[in-house]
Amino acid sequence: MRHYVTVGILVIVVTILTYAGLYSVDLLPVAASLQAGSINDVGSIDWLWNWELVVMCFLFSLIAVPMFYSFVVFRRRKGDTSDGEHMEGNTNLEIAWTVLPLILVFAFAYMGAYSLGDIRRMDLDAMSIKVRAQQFTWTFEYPEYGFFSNELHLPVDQQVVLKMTSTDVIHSFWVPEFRIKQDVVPGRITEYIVTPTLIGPYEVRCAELCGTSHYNMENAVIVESRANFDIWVAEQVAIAAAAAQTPEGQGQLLAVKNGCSGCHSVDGTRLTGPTWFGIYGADVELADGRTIVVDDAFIIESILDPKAKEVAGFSPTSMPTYATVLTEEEIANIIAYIKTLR
Ligand code: HEC
Ligand SMILES: [Cu+2]
Repeated sequence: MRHYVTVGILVIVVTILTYAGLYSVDLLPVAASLQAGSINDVGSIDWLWNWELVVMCFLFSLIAVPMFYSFVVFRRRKGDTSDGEHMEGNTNLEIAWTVLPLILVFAFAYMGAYSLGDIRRMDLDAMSIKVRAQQFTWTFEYPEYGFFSNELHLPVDQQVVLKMTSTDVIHSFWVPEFRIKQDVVPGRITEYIVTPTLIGPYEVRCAELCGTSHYNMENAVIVESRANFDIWVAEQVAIAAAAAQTPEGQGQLLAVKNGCSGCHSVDGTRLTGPTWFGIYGADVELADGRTIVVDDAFIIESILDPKAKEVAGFSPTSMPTYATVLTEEEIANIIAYIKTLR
């Protein structure tokens, strides 16, 4: 009996210490959405996570404490060469360790369903944004305003519904600070409901291994005040309207719409693909050691058949072909745009 009491007390103490230790190291990044909530916010993700953490700490202690206690207290004494005591099963123990976990599993199933119902609830005034995932970038369309962007700007405290689809393989939309994660599947539209509550820059990353540059599938997510969001929207609308007037402007819009600018910067920064800044007319080194001048023919070939000539230092499997996506005129417009980048 004395052993049971000691082990019981030790299990409780170790549970508390493990929980306190894990809690103090901030396992989760800052919570930036209504759905993330907080540990006191019944139904939120952080509330659910916190209870799971408590149970994990308890189960860890329940296994580790009796084990280490037995190592020390029931160890073999010097000179003791007798056999261990023979034991048959213990029915009460077996019933207990079947029924208690079952109750716990049901409790968490209920909590999980409750939380899911809570975070999937959609407001009537939710703003809708279309998301397209592709290897290896994200494109966002604001149908209300009629423009595309490779950055996701969101007004704070406004619920948004992301209507997401993929043009190639399965991806997964994940902003750790929002907590929610949702698969993005070709041929299907999945919804991601979130209400950002904290102004700041975040990043969406892909959480489904989707190919060689999966690790690099990150785009900026910017939560800002309603006023700043409106300014940004007005800017984007003006840029799109002005750009539509000229071939190079249309090329710029196409580059955003088709995800090119998620991989090709226009200011010299290296992203998944080579920058477009100053490339037209310049020499590029190919992976096979040849050097080639970037002209119309090379750009067209790169768009239609990206694997034909690989640029040195980049993965040729990163860029999808656009052979069935872009028309000749659209490609000409993109080339006109690339020519202006110097
Ligand atoms: C997922 C990332 C990705 C996307 C999206 C993407 N590219 Fe690329 N692109 C690359 C990579 C990586 C290379 C270099 C490897 C190679 O040559 O295939 C490249 C190479 C190129 C080149 C070769 C010349 C050079 O040095 O830049 C051109 C031109 C090009 N891409 C145009 C486009 C256009 C136009 C689009 C959109 C219609 C686009 N790319 C979309 C990743 C991408
Ligand atoms: Cu992906």
